[in-house]
Amino acid sequence: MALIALTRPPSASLAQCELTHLERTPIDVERARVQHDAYEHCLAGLGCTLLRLPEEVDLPDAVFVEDTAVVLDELAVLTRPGACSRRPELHAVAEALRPHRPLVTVEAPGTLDGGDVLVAGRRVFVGLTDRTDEAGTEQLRRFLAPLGYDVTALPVSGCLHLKTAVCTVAHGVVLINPAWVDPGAFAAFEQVQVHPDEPYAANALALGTAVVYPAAHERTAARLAARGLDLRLVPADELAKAEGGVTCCSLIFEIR
Ligand code: CIR
Repeated sequence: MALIALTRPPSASLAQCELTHLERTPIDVERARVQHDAYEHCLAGLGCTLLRLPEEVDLPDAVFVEDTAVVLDELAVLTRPGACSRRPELHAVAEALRPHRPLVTVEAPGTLDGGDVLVAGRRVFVGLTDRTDEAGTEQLRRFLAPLGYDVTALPVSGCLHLKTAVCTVAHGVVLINPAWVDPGAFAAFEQVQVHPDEPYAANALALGTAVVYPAAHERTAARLAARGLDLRLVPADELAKAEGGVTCCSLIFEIR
């Protein structure tokens, strides 16, 4: 059994990325690459074998591989990203996943971004956003319901993706910004709220018993540490200017 982390380095064109809720500010691609290296190093330290796709020079957002697929034990769902500019990212990801999972595909006119799909055991929450619509969600439900997954759609407002607003940080525990998603939808979970001064702090990558977490969100990190979580802090502020977080930069799955 091996744990794979599929990643792709930041593109030279990263500064032309899609932006929805952030003002465009200069992005230092070299700094983003250094931070991405640190992220990959962190994942390797947590037991992942890196499967690094080549850079996609002309696809500014290709580093955010999470949006292109939802990888479960039983199959991988190739998404149809809501931003047209991101759809060509799918080809290389599909080829990388093909040896490891049966593939199914979200078809037009539905849209779905992986950043809107939060999997917690057999519960799957899907954020309805600018990127993910009812039709895409319904297709995901049709793929997953026969496998025993319970798919729930949720409105999200004020941020890009569901996982900008809420992530699992341990079994039965979520980190949440209640301004962007209804905490009532996660009533079955213990909840840690982001610090009010850090609205973008809800994106965290739980890996085993560790949590990969952006170093910049110090106040929320203190809350997570107080909860007893094993934080692995990574520099991520340059990719955050492209509206990406720590879940966005990998697809993590087991292979036999
Ligand atoms: C986009 O707008 O599509 C990219 N600039 C950021 C995507 C971040 N992905 C994610 O949160 N899963």
